[in-house]
Amino acid sequence: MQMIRVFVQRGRGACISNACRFFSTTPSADQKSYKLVVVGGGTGGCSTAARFSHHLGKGKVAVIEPSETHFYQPLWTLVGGGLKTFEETVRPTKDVLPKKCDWIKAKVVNFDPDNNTVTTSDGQKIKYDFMVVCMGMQLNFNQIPGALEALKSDPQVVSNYAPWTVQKTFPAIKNTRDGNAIFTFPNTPIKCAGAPQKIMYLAEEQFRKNGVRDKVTVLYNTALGVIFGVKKYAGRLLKVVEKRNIKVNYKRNLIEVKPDKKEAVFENLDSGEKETYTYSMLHLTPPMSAPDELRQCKKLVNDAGYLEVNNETLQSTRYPNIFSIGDCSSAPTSKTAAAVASQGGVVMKNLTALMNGKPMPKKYDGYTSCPLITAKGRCILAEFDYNGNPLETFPIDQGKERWSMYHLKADVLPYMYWNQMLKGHWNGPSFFRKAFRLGLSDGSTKQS
Ligand code: FAD
Ligand code: UQ1
Repeated sequence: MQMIRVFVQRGRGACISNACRFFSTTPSADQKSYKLVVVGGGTGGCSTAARFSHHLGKGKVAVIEPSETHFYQPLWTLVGGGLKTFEETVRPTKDVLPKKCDWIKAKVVNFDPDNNTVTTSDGQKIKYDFMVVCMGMQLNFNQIPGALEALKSDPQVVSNYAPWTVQKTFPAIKNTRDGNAIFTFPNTPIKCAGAPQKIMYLAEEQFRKNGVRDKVTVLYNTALGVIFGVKKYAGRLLKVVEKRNIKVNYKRNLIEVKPDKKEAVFENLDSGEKETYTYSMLHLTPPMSAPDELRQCKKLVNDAGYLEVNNETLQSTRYPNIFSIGDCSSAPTSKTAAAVASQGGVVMKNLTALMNGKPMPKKYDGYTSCPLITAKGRCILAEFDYNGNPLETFPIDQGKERWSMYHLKADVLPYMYWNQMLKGHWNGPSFFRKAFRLGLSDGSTKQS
C-alpha cells in the first residue's frame, strides 16, 4: 500500500507537522487512480497538466475535461470588434493537452475530498493523491429573464462572453445606425472585468467609421460604482469616455431583456427603481459564478461558492492535497489568464515541494493584468496586485493608450499562449518586470 505524507502548510516555511495526515491511494479494481488529477482543461488546467506531466511522467496525471474544444478567450474581444477571426481562438483539446497525461473526457459531477475521489458524468470514480481544480466560471445568462431568448432571436443582442454568440457581435455593431448601443456589466464577479468596456470602445470607433456616431448614443450601464477597480487606470478610462462622449451609468444592473419591444430593464442599485431603455444594440455580460458541480461541494468552497484557498499558497484551506488555480478559486484577485499564469508558477513550486515532503516556498501576490483596448491600435495595459497597486512590467507609463501594448495583446500574447503558456513555460511577466528595473525595484507603485 502506497502511503503519502501531506503537510498542512500556513505560509512560507511553516509546516505544522502534527497536522500531517496519511491516506491510502489504493484503488479498487474498477477505479482509476492518479498521482495528480487536474479538473478542467482550460487555461489553468492545460498549463498545470503540462507542468506536472513533464515532471511526473506518463500515466501519473489525468485531466478531466468534457469539451472537445479549447478556446483562447482573451481574443474574443477582438473577434467581437472584427479584428480577429473566431477560428484563431479555437484548437482541439486533444492537441493542446500534454501527450503524457490521460484525458478523461467527462465532467466532474461530485467531489469526495474525504476519500480523495471524484465522480464523473459517465459514472467513473477517479482517485487521486493530489488534485488541482481549475473549472473556470459558469455563465448564468438564464438569471436574466429574456436574455437567452434575445441572444437566440435578436441579431442585435450579443455577447463576447460565449463561443456561441461572440461571432454575432461584429455584424450587430456594423448594423447599428442610430438609437442606444448599450453595454452591460453584471452584479457578480466576472472574468476579465475590463472586457465589457473594451468591446464598447471598439464599437464606438466602428460607429465613427460608419458615419453614424452622431446618431448613436453609447451607454455603459454597470452594476459597479466605478469604471475600473484600480484608481490609476480608472482615471485614464474616465478621460477616454469623456473624450469619446460615452455615457456611464453606475449602479445599473440588468434585470430583464424584452426582445419583442427592444427594451432592456435595469435596476438602479441605489434607489431600487426600475429603468427601461430601448436598444438598437445590446452587448450582454452575463452574471457569473463558480460551476454548479463545485458550488455543491460545501466542504471545498467558501460562502460565495469558490474553492477556498490560502491567498498566498493557493492550497485549499481544508484539504492540504488540493489546490486551485484561476477563475473558480477564491483568491481575491481580478480573474484573468494573466493571473492564471502567475498562479500556475506558484502552484508548480508549492505542490512539487509538498509532494516531496518539503515546505511550500512560493507566495502569490495577486498579480493580474487586463489589456484595456480602447481602439484598434490603442491599449492601456493594466497590471496590479491584491491591493490594487499597479505592478507594471514595462519601464513606461502603462496608463497611456499605446500601440505597443495593443500589438502585445493582439499578436504577441496569442502566440505566447499557444506555444508557451499551455506547455507550462509561462509563469507571468515578473522576471521581465524585475529585469527591466535591473533588480532595483519590483515595479509596484502605491495607488495615487
Ligand atoms: P477556463 O479557461 O474557462 O477553463 C475552465 C475549464 O473547466 C473549461 O475547459 C471547462 O470546460 C472546464 N469545466 C467546467 N466545468 C467542469 C466540470 N464540472 N468538470 C470538468 N471540467 C469542467 N484574460 C486575460 O488575461 N487577458 C484578457 O485580455 C482577457 N480577456 C478576456 C475576454 C473575454 C471576452 C473572456 C471571456 C475572457 C477573457 N480573459 C482574459 C479571461 C480568461 O480567459 C480566463 O480568466 C481564463 O481562461 C481562466 O482560466 P481557467 O482555467 O480558470 O478557466
Ligand atoms: C499574460 O501573461 C496573459 O496570459 C498569457 C494574458 O492573457 C492573454 C494577458 O492578457 C497579459 C497582459 C499577460 C501579461 C503579460 C505581459 C507580457 C505583460
